[in-house]
Parts: sequence; C-alpha cells; structure tokens
Amino acid sequence: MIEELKLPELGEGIDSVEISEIRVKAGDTVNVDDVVLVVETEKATMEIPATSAGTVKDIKVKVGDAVGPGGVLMTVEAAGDSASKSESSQEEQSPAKSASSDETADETSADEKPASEEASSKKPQPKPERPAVPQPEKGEPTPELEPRKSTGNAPPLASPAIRKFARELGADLERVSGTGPKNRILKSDVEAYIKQQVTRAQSGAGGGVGIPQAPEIDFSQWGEIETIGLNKIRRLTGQNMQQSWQVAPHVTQFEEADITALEAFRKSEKAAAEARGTKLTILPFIMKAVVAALKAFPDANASLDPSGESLIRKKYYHLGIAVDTEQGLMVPVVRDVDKKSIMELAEELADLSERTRERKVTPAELKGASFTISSLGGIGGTYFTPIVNTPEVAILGVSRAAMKPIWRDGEFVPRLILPFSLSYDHRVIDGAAGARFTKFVSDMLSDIRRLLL
Ligand code: CAO
Repeated sequence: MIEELKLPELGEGIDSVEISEIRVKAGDTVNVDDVVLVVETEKATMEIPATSAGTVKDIKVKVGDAVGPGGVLMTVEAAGDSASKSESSQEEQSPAKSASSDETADETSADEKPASEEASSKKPQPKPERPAVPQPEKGEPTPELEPRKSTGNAPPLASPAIRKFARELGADLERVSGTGPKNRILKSDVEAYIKQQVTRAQSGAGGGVGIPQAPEIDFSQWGEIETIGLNKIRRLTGQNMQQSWQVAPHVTQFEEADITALEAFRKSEKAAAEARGTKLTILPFIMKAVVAALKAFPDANASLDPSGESLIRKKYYHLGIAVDTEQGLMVPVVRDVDKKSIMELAEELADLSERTRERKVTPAELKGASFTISSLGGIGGTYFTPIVNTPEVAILGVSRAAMKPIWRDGEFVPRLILPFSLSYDHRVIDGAAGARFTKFVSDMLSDIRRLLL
C-alpha cells in the first residue's frame, strides 16, 4: 500500500515552509519517526519524521521548494508490501547471483541487503549538537571548488540551518559554491568545502590553505642529488613560517643605533661578568631596550584575537630568543625581562641557549613569548627581514655592529653602529608606529642611561 507523507500543521501562522534538506532517497527504507526531511521558516528549522514504515517510493519535493501544511512530501510503500516483494524477488534470483552476493558480503549493494540491516544503516541519525568536521577518506579525490562566483552585493543563498551549520564549522559561505537551485548552498556544499580545506591543510609544507601543491620534480635528471629527511624541528619551523607569512601581512622597518658608548660600558663590565661565570654580550641590553619600547608601544606586545575583532595586550614581557641549533631554529623564552637585571639576563641567556642547543630545554620554556628577538649579530650581515613569530605581532632582527664614519659637528667620527630591523604584522601595527618603535629602541641603545628612566 502506498502512503503519502504530508507536511503536518507546524503551528499558528506558519502557512509555508522551505525544504532545506532531504535525508532519504527513493528506495531507502524508513521506520516511523525516522527524520526524512528538514524544513525551515524564517526563524526556525524543523525535522519532519516518517509517519509510516516502508520503502520511499517517490520524493515529491526538492531542496528550496516552498510547501504548505498538507502538501505531499513523498510516498512510502508500506513495510509489509515491500518485504513480500523483496522475498519474491530473492526467490527469483539466479543461483550464480546469490553465490556472488554471499562471497562479497561487504560489497553487497543496498538493494541486496536484508531489510533489517538496510534499515539500520539508512536510519537517519538524530541531528548532532555540533557536527564533526568531515575528514577526507584516504585516496578519495577532493572536489575542487571554485570560490563562489560574485553576485554583486547579494549574500550567498543559503537557509538559516545551513548558515548555522557553516558557522559552527567556521566556513565562510562567501567562499562556498552552491549546487542547489539558483546556486543555493546546500549542506553537502559546505561539507565539500570543509573537506577541501582540511585536505589542503593536511597536505603539508607544499600545500597550505590556498597554496597550490608544489609539483614533484625529478632533479636527478640534471645531475647527482641526495635526499635528506627533515627533522621535526625543521618541519614545524617550516609550517609555522609559512602560516605566519600567509596570515600576517609583513612590513619590515630598518633602523640603526650608535652603540659606541654601550660597547665601551659592556667591555668595562665584561670582567665582572666573567667573575660571575657569565658572558656579557650586547643582547641583554637590547632585550632591556625592547621591553622599554614594548611598554611605550603596548600594541607591539599583543596578539590579535582569532576573530580579528580585538587586540589582546599582554601585561607581561616574555621575550622569545631565536637560537641557532644543529637541529634547526628554536625559540626559548626568557620570562619577565622587565624584572631582571642585565647581568641576570646575561646569565639566563647563556644557560637557556646552551640547554637549547643541547636539547635540554623543556617544552614549557619554549612557550609564552609576547615578542621575539632574532640576533644574527654574532655571525654577520647588515639587515635582514625576520618573520613574525605569530600569534605575536612583531619581531626584532639584530645584525652585526660595525665601525662607521658618522658625520657629526662638521666632521666624520668613527662610531659603532648596530643595524637592526623590526618586522611587524601590518594588521596591528601601522608604518608610523613601526618607525616610532624602532627609533625608540635606537634612542635607548644609543644612550643606555635612558633605560634607567
Ligand atoms: N654586533 C657585533 N657583535 C655581536 C653582536 C652584534 N649585534 N651580537 C653578538 N656579537 C658578538 C658577541 O658580543 C660575541 O662576541 P665576544 O665573543 O667577543 O664577546 C659574539 O658575537 C658571539 O655572540 P653570541 O652569539 O655567542 O651571543 P649573543 O648573546 O649575541 O647571542 C644567541 C645569543 C643565542 C641569540 C645566538 O648565539 C644565536 O643563536 N643566534 C642565532 C639566532 C638565529 O639563528 N636567528 C635567525 C632566526 S631566523 O629569523
């Protein structure tokens, strides 16, 4: 017997709803109360359950259709009729077909499965509170989705339920291509989009989100090669650098400081430092100057909230210090730089960099920086453009100081000049603020008495 599933009365004032999801297809088996459709009004979504058990025969509506109470949604052939029909059709099966079905139980098609098994596998699942992010299956090709074609200022066509679904998964509907009527975005479109993003993100160094996968090239065609696996530190550094480069629009500001007086002072204190068993380099002075600048420009000691709508200023001054190790670049953190003396910082720096190189640093010591300094001064070079250690918003790159002739009071005088650069996230720091920051650091280092103020 064929029964019609009609849209029930859904409440006062609701004379039409829109079909937003159809969870079954012709041939599926349903039980009473299985959710077969989802409809929605301007304000709410509602699940429509089957009112009779059996096999779905004919679906009378499609996604996007408007239906009023009493409208026929689908027809269902009652369970008894369907079962007897399937029994008789099984009897008609050829022996060869039966044998092959038994042998390949996993490959049995839905039509060949026993009704009870089919019913449980097809049973619509209750609506999850928070849908899981769909994971791509191994070897499954990922559909290439083009960004939604521009329709002027018109927002993408999608139902409230789909908007909610996309919001929960963090999918921007502007980027999802709709395959429904009039390009309406369906649930499957959002799922496909998320799947594509997950696949791209998981594809590793060559293919971050939005970056095409690097082509595989056989370099041996041009000469001898050697392939060396990257260790975890280098792989993670690569991923972090790429992520930062993609996410934060970088600007680098160059500046120099006259550190002649600082260097004279440092040399005068070198013996005292050695007596304490430590080495006094320029870096602890730079750390102090940076903290003074961070206090004067608190936006540089901050992180953008992931929503992009607020800035989180940090009231602590923990400096990440890039350390060059045999395994790759590591960034241990010196905490509360503002509360420590230059000698204490020198001691901590020596200890921390040594333990980092010996891989004795703890994971906790590599976390929590609010700003990073990368010093290549011990090696050489004039200027470089460091990459911001996101979610921090700025990084100072220090190069090697050198004696230079500086024009002063009508004559050239030899001065020790320290070149340095500030790379910053332009979403947070404006060009003028970046230049003020570097000038501030330069002024501090050029006359370290200012650090006392
Ligand atoms: N100008 C001139 N000389 C400098 C200098 C500078 N800017 N910076 C350091 N030096 C001198 C030091 O005074 C020291 O000289 P002496 O032995 O005569 O006293 C020598 O160079 C070596 O210093 P150092 O490197 O041992 O010590 P540091 O405190 O300056 O730096 C550390 C410590 C851990 C930052 C450093 O050893 C290091 O690993 N740097 C590499 C960081 C890196 O790889 N950055 C790139 C990251 S990619 O963005």
